[in-house]
Amino acid sequence: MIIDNQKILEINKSRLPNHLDDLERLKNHLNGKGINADSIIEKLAAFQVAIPSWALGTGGTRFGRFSGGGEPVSLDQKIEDVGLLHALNACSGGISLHIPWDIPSDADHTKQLAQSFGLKFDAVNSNTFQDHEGDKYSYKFGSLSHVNKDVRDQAVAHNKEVIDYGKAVGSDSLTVWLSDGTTFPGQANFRQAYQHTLASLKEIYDQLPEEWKVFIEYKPFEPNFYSMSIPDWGTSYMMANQLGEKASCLVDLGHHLPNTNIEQIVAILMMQNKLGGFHFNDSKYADDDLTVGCVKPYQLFLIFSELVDGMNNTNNPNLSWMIDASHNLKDPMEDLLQSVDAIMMAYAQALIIDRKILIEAQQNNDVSLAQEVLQDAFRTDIRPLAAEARRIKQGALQPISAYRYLKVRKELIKERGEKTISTGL
Ligand SMILES: [Mn+2]
Repeated sequence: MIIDNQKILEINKSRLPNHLDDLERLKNHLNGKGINADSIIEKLAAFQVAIPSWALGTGGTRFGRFSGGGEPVSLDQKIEDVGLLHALNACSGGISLHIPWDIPSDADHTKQLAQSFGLKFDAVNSNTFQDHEGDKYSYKFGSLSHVNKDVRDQAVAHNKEVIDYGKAVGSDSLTVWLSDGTTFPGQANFRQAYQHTLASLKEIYDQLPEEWKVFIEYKPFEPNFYSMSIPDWGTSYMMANQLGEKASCLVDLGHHLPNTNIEQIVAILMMQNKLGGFHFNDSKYADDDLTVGCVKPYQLFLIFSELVDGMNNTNNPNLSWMIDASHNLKDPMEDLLQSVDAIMMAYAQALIIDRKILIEAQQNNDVSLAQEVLQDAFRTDIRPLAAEARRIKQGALQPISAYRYLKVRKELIKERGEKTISTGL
């Protein structure tokens, strides 16, 4: 299915007068505070969040999976789905491939198809948390950290292969997330696991093309429950430093223990020029992979406040942004639209923070004023700014209602069938 721009313009028409009224009011309000709304709209319109190729199907838990209809069964169909999202919201212009679930076997075709939807290839993701068909060795007891060199070599070779697939489609970065670790005390030697992991990463690093980057993702627990080889930002940062300039850390919102101050982590990593990528999701308890902003929108705003400050005031302005969530109950496409929308809203709220007053408040230890400044931005209804950013790029003022109005899911079920299952988790 392809959404015609003209259709979106038609849908926007009926909402346009109200939208323009709301926008005008907000612009006047922001103007009164010395904030130029147009420059914020421009920044929002330029912001692109990548959609991972595994997020277009229904997710599940270890207890079960309840598939929806019309799921994409091929890479082409996944690209088509991201194209639909991008047509609606004009800010999902990237796709992040996961190997081996989505191998671009005909790279030229894959590239052209993506281009036809205005999509670029974001970071490619390797997978050594599962065994691959035909592989000689199992990753049951780890991959890059494994005690057996043969297993480590196989995992390194897989990552090299992923880089090659990425090169072929025009990606310029590799994300490595390891499930390596231990589930029982005494199972492994911590120092040795670190050293094996670092040495394996070094071999992968040496294979990176000139302009490429590698992002080291961390996670405190799960699937291993006693230790993880790369459990936290400190370990990821040490490794990225030991590897070199092309290596940096990747922060996934769900990969922290409860109540971790993620905004402080991103601030410090950006100061060190070592924040490479960011994975969005939300959670109540752990790595719940829920829709972005559904549980803790204020935390997301505080994180974005630091990201915006870092993008303006550090040497670390360019990040790779991706949604990393699972869609167990909702239509994955609607869930992704909601996630991207939440990201744009947090970004917009962070952009209207009165930095001058905030800095003054900080310098004067005026704690109440600092809080006032942040909460004033958070409590401003900036939705017209995000809607306008979509509209000027020919997206929908209200992506979810447009999606429903166009009966996209029904159409996809008609095309692909009721019982299709997407590759992925
Ligand atoms: Mn992630």
